[in-house]
Amino acid sequence: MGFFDKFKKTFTGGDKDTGGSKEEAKEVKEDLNKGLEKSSRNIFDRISKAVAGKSQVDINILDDIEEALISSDVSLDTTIKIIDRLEARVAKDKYVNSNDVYVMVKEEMVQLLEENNVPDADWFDVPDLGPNKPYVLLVVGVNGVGKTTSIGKISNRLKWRGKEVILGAADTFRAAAIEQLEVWAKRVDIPIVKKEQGSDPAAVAYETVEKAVEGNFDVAIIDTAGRLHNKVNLMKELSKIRRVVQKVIPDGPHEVMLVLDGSTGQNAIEQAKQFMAATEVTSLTVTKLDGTAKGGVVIAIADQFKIPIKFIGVGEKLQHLQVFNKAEFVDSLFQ
Ligand SMILES: Nc1nc2c(ncn2[C@@H]2O[C@H](COP(=O)(O)OP(=O)(O)OP(=O)(O)O)[C@@H](O)[C@H]2O)c(=O)[nH]1
Ligand SMILES: [Mg+2]
Repeated sequence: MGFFDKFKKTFTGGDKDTGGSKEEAKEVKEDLNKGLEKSSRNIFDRISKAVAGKSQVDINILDDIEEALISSDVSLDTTIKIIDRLEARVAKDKYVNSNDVYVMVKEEMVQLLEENNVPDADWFDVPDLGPNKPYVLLVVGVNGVGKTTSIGKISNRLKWRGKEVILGAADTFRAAAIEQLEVWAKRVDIPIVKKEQGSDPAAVAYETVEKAVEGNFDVAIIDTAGRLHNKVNLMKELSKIRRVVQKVIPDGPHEVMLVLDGSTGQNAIEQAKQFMAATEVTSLTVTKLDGTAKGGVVIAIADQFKIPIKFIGVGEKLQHLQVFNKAEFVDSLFQ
């Protein structure tokens, strides 16, 4: 297998519309299982304790299951919804063997997410805007959540799908942030617009979309700083970036992706609320689900925000940024 084939292989796992093979889909699932191992063990242990010594699932043990889910970071609001469903089911089914409790919780979780949230995103792609391109993707989130690395991984996939991508280093707060995005641009082999540290992020964003139009690019991805001193500044900066983008692309930015660090559990939910109050957010990415037992938080996020989770991060490698699929996620959480 030549280098290019190997490169190609890494980026086609489970890709429905380019006909990714079964083996590749299997690798994607294995990565998901592996990434969610700790969370899965956590949730399994807690539910096991809740049903230990009981042969039958009845209303009384639902309290213990409730506690198990809350302490697995599924969050109070979402847990209550799941427990209500379980209650209705136990009342109807009368006798439920305690061994079936995992399947039951899993089914009700998937059902809840299917009903409450928006459809799963379709692979790593963006709409073809024809003469109105580029599609402008603005990536936001507090520092260290994985914005820059996610941008690198997304660009890579887009490029593999034949899209012309340009990056904008609008996180001008740290020199290292600019360099880090530059490393990704080189690695993926796409252009980057950057200015020196401390320069106006909105000016970088402006130049990025301007270059994208001139060069007929399909997608412009703008990295932003998460390290602003306070919420007011952050809000001001994001609205300024939005305004300058709109000077060039009146419909832009087409997507504002909020990146959340899943390993922070309930904090990620708080962050999401704050960002959503400060600016329009249209998609979510939840990273760092590997190495944490707090993966249950994704269930809460998927349930509570009417914004699609597009991607999840289950490791540091390129292929570890995966498309979020509700049913597969819950399945792996109960592997
Ligand atoms: N284990 C793991 N690490 C991840 C994942 N996603 C990102 N990281 C790591 O998290 C660290 C921070 O990622 P960055 O992309 O620099 O985060 P950022 O949001 O751009 O941070 P700032 O530029 O400081 O605001 C890097 O070391 C990434 O490799 C993931 O899904 N799993
Ligand atoms: Mg960064």
